[in-house]
Amino acid sequence: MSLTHESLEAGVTIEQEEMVLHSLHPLNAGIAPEVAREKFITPQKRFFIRSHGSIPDVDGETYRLSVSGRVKVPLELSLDDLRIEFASSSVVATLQCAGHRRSELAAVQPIRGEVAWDADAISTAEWRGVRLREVLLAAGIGPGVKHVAFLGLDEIEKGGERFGFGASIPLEKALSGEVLLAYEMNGEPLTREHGFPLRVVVPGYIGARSVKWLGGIRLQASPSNNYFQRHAYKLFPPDTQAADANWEEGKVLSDLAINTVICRPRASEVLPAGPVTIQGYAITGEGAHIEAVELSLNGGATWREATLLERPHPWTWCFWEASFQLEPGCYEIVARAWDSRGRTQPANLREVWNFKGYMNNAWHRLHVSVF
Ligand SMILES: Nc1nc2c(c(=O)[nH]1)N[C@H]1C(S)=C(S)[C@@H](COP(=O)(O)O)O[C@H]1N2
Ligand SMILES: [Mo]
Repeated sequence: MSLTHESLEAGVTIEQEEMVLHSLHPLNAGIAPEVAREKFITPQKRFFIRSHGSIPDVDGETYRLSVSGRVKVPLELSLDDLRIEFASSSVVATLQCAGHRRSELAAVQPIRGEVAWDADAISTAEWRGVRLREVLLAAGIGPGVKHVAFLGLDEIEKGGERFGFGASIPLEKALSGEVLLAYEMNGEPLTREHGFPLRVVVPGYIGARSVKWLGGIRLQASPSNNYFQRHAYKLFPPDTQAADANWEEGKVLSDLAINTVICRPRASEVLPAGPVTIQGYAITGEGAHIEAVELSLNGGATWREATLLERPHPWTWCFWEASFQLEPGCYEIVARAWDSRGRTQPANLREVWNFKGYMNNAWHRLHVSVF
């Protein structure tokens, strides 16, 4: 069944069999791990959708991107300006929401007021657009600029106010060349739900920095004051509860953590004895790649290496698999990854639990029975 404009905003369609619907208003839909694992590049209709407010209906003809703040020349760019005056550039990048795998944390201790993402808030696309770097250089970077702030054209209601979703990234990352202002996804124009007509793609960072429906870019001395940069998307230790959090003290999230997910078999699956192939993906943050993935069939007592199916790719997930001969019995399958910086994952959910449910990268575990 597909959900269309009666239940969603006009022009937005999602195929319900393809996606896990978490909420309609705002529209939040995930991609089941076994579906995600089918294709390295996720088709648009399966790509997870995370929105905090309305999905704006932007007219591509009258659309203008403003570039302002500490610049030499403020710019107002149409889509044609971007396409004609700047070279097009593409990057294959995985987007992952900071709330990916939140439901596992919520099972340890409740998490209130957040979307109950499973391991379903991750997808990969080939993005095409112009390098943010080129647009910043065209505007001219003024003195004292340390951060580049983005503002979306959507409307979010919070505390009696309405405002667009915002974020910022350090100037150094903004100039890195991999950060795109994207108008295409997998060779097609961006769909409305993924940010038509223009979105930011910040490879290696949590999805929240990849602002959709981009209306403005500001060059600033300090990070964005927007709620989603200043307040939300901050990490607190496991012993902090929402009521006693000092928001100024939370760690601002940017880089993705090293993580891995078992996609097949599924949790609680019952399998016939014999050969079983275990499949999943792993991902890590900035400036590193996945070096190894290890699997355990006995809850982490002994491990065996899986085969990585791709060569290191800086901004994407890495698919892996391993085959085992399984005798009848019950198994706790566990996966953990290692990256080129020697980092690995924490063993237990309790070590990473936080009241917002961000960045769960504990060993991924599931039980199967074999008969
Ligand atoms: N304008 C705007 N941009 C946004 C958001 C939003 O709600 N509004 N959500 C962010 C979050 S939290 C994530 S994880 C990604 C998700 O991108 P996708 O919906 O294309 O998967 O978009 C980001 N950009
Ligand atoms: Mo997110």
